[in-house]
Amino acid sequence: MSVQNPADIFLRLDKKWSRFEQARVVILPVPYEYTTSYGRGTAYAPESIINASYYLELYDEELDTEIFRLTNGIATLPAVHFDGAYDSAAVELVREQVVRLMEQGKLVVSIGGEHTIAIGAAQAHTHFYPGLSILHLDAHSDLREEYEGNRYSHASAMARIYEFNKNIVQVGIRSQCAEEAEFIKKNRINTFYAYAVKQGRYNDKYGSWHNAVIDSLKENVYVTFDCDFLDPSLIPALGTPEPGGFGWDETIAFLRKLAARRTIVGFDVNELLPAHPFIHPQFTVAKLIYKMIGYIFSKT
Ligand SMILES: [Mn+2]
Repeated sequence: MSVQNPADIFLRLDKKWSRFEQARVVILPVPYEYTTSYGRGTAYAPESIINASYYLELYDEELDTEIFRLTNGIATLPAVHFDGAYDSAAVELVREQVVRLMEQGKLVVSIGGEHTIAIGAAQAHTHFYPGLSILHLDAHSDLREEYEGNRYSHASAMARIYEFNKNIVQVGIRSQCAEEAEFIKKNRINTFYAYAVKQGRYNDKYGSWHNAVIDSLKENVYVTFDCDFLDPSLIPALGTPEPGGFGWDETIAFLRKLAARRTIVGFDVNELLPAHPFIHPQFTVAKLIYKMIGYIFSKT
């Protein structure tokens, strides 16, 4: 399998540490954009996040290590080429690529692109890990049966995933339509709304929302991370910004605890919309990805 030229490699790791054969983690850029509804440009997100990653420190003071060493390196693959493949064909393309990588024992980090990219990746992981939980971090529940006539809209990503995996846990939701609220009640989807979390609803019983969420997950977890889970003051560059999001520290602390107590088998980040003049959003997301890899492989 071919690997990107040095300028397009996550963290700009040298050859020794970005070789596909040895790396346990692979970065898969998935610049898919077809149904974005508000701001456009998420197709440029993978490239901008990888570019921003050049400026990350390789050493992580919290884990006291250079994270890429824990994983025997991190390889970056060429971006998925959609070549006119949309909707179900695009989902299938992503699924196939992720399956191929998982068959080679890789932990796959997919970088979108719009949330639609999570469908194929979640499908691949669900196939490999029966009983898998899907942890969905997002401002939106993405459970519309269809949006603007499209069943593969970013706004319907979780509705499609629900068709093959019922173990969905959603966190951070603060914007949805009545149909989605109804769907959640009817199907008893485990949804941790932002307002409930922020009002401290889970503190008495669980100590914190972190524990409440983790307790609701099975052993193996696939994480789909919509960047608008974070507050738009932190990530102003988003397709559909929603106030009342989560901060950096509480998010990172949560992911660390999650990785220690469960097995994260893969993840994606999606919906970033690189926007001039901001550079901190893509840098923040690059750092989130790197830290998440560190948490998964250190399990502390
Ligand atoms: Mn969203």
